[in-house]
Amino acid sequence: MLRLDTLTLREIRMPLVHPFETSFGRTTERRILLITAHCGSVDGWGECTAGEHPFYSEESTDTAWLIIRDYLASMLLGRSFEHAAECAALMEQVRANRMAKAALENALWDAEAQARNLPLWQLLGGTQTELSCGVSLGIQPTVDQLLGRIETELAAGYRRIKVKVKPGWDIDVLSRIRHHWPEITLSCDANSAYTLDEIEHLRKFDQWKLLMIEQPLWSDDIAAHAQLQREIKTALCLDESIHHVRDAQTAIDLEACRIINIKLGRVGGFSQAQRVEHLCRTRGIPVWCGGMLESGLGRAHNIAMSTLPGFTLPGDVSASARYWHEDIIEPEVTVSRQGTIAVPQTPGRGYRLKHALIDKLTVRRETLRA
Ligand code: OSB
Ligand code: MG
Repeated sequence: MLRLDTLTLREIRMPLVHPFETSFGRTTERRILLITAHCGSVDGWGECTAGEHPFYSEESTDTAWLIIRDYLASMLLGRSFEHAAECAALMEQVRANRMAKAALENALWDAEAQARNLPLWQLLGGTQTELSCGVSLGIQPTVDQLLGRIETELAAGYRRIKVKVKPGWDIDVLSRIRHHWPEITLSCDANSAYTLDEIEHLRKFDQWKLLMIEQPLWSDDIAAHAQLQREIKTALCLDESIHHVRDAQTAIDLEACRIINIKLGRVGGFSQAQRVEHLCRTRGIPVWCGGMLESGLGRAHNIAMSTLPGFTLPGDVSASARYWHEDIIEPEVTVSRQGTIAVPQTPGRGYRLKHALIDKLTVRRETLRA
C-alpha cells in the first residue's frame, strides 16, 4: 500500500547539446517539470513531458505546474493506493491535461516498483530485455549538415533514422538521403505541417520507401488521415492525434494509420499507455515509443514502457549523451554498437537520480502537503 504524503514540484533547466527544430518551432533549452511523490519511506519520481510552449500540444511546463498545484495534487494527496494505476480515476474530473496527470501517475508507478522491489518494466508487464533504437533528427540549417548527422547516427549503430519535414524541407531532403543510403530504415515526421490540399505532394513521398510518415495532418483530425491513407501507399503513423485508447480505436477502425507512436505523457501515463499498447497488439498495429526530449528520468520511464510486447518498431529513445552534457541519472542511457538499449534488471526505474545535480539545475520548487 502506498500513501501519498507530500508532492514536490520542481522546474529544472537543461540546455540541449544540439538545438532541436521541428515544423512547429525550435528548442535550445528544456524547462522540465519534475514531480516527487513522497510515499512513506519511498520517493517516486515523474517527469512532465510538456514543452516550454503550447506548440506540440495544448500543455506547457507552466500550465502543467498550475494544473497540478491547483487541481490534481489535492485529488491525490493523503490517499492510499494498492496500485499506482488507481490514481487515474481520481483525476478524471479534470479534462485532458494528460501530461500533467502522467507526471503524477508515473511518479506513483516509480514509487510502487521500488516498494514492491520489482523492476518497473516487470511491474508494467514488459517482456523485452533489449530494445531497438532509432533517432529523430530535427530540421538543420542545410541538407549537408543533416546528412552529416545521419552519418554519425548510423555509425553509432542506430537502426532507424527519422527526419523532421515541413513544406520546403522535404522533397530535396528525402531524395538526397535515399540517394546516399538506399537501404536504411527511414521515416519522416511532419508534426501536422501539411493539409489535405497537398495529397499530390505527399504522394511523391511513396517513391522513397519510407517506413512511415508520422502525423502529416491536423492533430485533431483522424478522419483526414484516413482519407490521406487511402490515397498514398506509405504507412501513416499517428502521434499528436492519439490521446487515449479510444483515439487509437477510432484510428484503427477508420484505417487512418498502420502504425501508432505511443508517448507516455501524451496519453496520460503508464496505465493508458498499457491500454493503447494492448489494443494495438490485438489489432495487429505495431507501436513504438516516441520521445519528447526527456531528461534521464523520462527516458528511464520510456525504456520501461518500451518493454511491452507490442513495441516492435525501433523507438525515438536514444542515448543520454545525444541530448545532455550531463544527464540527471546514473548510469546514463547508452546504446550499443548494434543500436540497442539493455533494459536494467534492478528494482525500480533502474537508474539512480543525481540529486546534487538536480538541485543545481532547479530554478523553482514547491512542496504540497495533504
Ligand atoms: O513529434 O516526435 C515528435 C520532440 C518534441 C516534440 C515532438 C516530437 C519530438 C521528437 C524528438 O521527435 C524525439 C526525441 O528524440 O526525444
Ligand atoms: Mg512525432
